[in-house]
Amino acid sequence: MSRGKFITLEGGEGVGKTTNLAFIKKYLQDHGIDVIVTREPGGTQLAEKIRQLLLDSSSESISESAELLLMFAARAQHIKHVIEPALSEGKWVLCDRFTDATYAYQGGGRNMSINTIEWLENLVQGTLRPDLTLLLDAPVEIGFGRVRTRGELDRFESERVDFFERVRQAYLRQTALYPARIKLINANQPLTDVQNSLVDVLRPLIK
Ligand code: T5A
Repeated sequence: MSRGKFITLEGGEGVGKTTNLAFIKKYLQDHGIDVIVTREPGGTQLAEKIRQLLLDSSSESISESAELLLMFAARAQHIKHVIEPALSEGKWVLCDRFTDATYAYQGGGRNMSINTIEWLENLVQGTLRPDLTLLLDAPVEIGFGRVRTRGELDRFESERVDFFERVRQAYLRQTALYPARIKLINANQPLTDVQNSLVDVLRPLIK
């Protein structure tokens, strides 16, 4: 049995990852692909507990190093218990955020060392990298406007606008570094146009 494909969806707050994840899942299933949908931080019992700790805006302040290590601790669990088993069984894995988010949020947003992130990436992931990453990109104020209508903000959503500008720029740098893997999708357009762009990228992957 051939190994499944690993697809990740990335982007800043409110760019439409969750909305489009459901669309991509259906598109793949309609083409006969066995796909599981998961998310980071999270995806296993323990990793979801870590997610709660990370997003809780009422907890004690979390140090930058603790935040980075918790992201990779959750990821280690997720890879071992969900991602690797599914890929080995030939299933495709569709993941809402992965390590590009760490480069963007902890590297760009928090200005943490890229070398440290790379070191942890190699330690936790070995050779595992996404086969395809879809980066939904929109000006920060667009995504923020969508998120604000939802009510209470989590610990990341409570950051200042310049944090999210750095996150966006770091995502764009990742795209420039890995143009074959990361495909930029303009998320600042009507949803049907975003979805048409997603299909254009996904179609060649489906034999
Ligand atoms: N994090 C995560 C790190 O710091 N480091 C890491 O390594 C990882 C993995 C996780 C947080 O953790 C951080 C980043 C995050 O802050 P999350 O829930 O995964 O949190 O991420 P969020 O960005 O907070 O998810 P959101 O649900 O806020 O955003 P989505 O999923 O991008 O947006 P979505 O789909 O919910 O859409 C928001 C609204 O916009 C509408 C939708 O209907 C919805 O109402 N919408 C559109 N409206 C108009 N036009 C379009 N094209 C639209 N697309 C969507």
